[in-house]
Amino acid sequence: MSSFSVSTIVALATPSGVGGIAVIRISGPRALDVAASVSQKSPADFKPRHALFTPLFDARGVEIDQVVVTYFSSPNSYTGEHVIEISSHGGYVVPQRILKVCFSLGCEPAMPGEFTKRAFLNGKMDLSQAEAVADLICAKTDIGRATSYKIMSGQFTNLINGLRQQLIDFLSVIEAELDFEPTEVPALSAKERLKCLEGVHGTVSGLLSTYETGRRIIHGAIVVIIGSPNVGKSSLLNAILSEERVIVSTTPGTTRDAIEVQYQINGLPVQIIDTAGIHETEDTIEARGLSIARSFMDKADLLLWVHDNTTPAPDFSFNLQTSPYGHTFIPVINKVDLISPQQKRLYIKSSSHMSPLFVSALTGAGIADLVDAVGNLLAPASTDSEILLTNARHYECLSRCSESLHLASAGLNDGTPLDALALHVRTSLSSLDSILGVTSSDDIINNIFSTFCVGK
Ligand SMILES: Nc1nc2c(ncn2[C@@H]2O[C@H](COP(=O)(O)OP(=O)(O)OP(=O)(O)O)[C@@H](O)[C@H]2O)c(=O)[nH]1
Ligand SMILES: [Mg+2]
Repeated sequence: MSSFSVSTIVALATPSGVGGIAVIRISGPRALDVAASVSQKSPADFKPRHALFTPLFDARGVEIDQVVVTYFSSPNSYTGEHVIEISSHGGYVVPQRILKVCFSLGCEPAMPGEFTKRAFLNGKMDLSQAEAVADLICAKTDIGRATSYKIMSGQFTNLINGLRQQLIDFLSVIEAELDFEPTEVPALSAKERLKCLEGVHGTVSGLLSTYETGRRIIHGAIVVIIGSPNVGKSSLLNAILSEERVIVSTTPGTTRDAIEVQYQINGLPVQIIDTAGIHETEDTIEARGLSIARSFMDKADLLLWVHDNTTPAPDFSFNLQTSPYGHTFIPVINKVDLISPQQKRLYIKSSSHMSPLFVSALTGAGIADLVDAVGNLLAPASTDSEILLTNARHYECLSRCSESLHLASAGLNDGTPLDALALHVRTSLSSLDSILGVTSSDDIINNIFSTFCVGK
């Protein structure tokens, strides 16, 4: 796929603000002429992949800055077009002055993600790789970086291409069988057909099963601390963070609002939310706090359901077997420093499926085990070589692929005609094509790149 643009675009590729260096990137057919104009040089002075130290001039010929210009000639550049990268001094003024001169020479301001979009359209990368560029830039943790890098560097593409090839081989045999007499072409036995489809289906299902972990690694997980008033929810948050982040007091109803804190557990970005104690109330402010708490619970990946055996019976029934509000949860028995061994045994006895974790937010007992349990539930350890699905669009495409493969396999077993079977396999193939952007509409492509930052 190649679609060389007529326009030449320019943008600041580094964040705006005070810094040693700023990089201004120009891409398009006029990139070299623009570089020659602003530096008052000839295009022949710029050798591909060579850095040229030169002053830059504004439209009136006044020197703006001394910069390093690097020229990447088409197609050996990020976008596949002629690209110029100007490394100027950083700050708020110098890069803006250079951008202004570039605009005056006919460059257009780049739209968000336009450089990467051009790279995709010019076949420098497929759509899944382009999407991973955005994830790599926004990675909050090293695991996020490593996960996005595997996709950006093409490992995911290779896997998908391998699956595509298997389906293409399968289809070519099936379609030959449809078009020719059985004696004229080598046919696949029913067992061989099933083995091929199930092999692809197995890999697709394996990838789909990594999505929750992959999504959390890139976008973070939400952990909400809930429980009755005064059970020690805020104390628990402080104990996890090892700092006095939220107010704790002996008075029930201390926390009225939801308090969000960013944290990392096993390299996973986690947003932990302390909430108001759940109870019946006529007070409008408290009721508002509870409704905010509930809206966070709806979004939660995990609830820490805190209980305190030392207070009178909680306002909502505490049943260690059942998830509150249907979410994954860890029952946490706080104030273990005040619980007798006998009470502890009773708790364990009453919870045959889901063992509660005993902690003391006051002494710190059990907090490290709780953090480990949270990490294991949200992101089970994966091998370094494993590719994790991180992108909702890829998940959607693979789910559709999986459904079609399922229909094709079922068709093999119930004697569905070959042409109907081939249709299912072609549908699954086109779902894989969509991941790589082989067959994606302009709307989808524009939507994907609009989420990028300008300059990438
Ligand atoms: N002994 C003991 N006291 C604790 C422990 N954790 C919390 N407390 C005390 O329990 C009281 C309530 O603690 P908070 O953390 O404010 O409880 P909360 O659940 O956030 O309360 P609300 O925000 O009012 O719903 C405070 O006096 C804490 O010092 C613990 O592990 N052991
Ligand atoms: Mg509180």
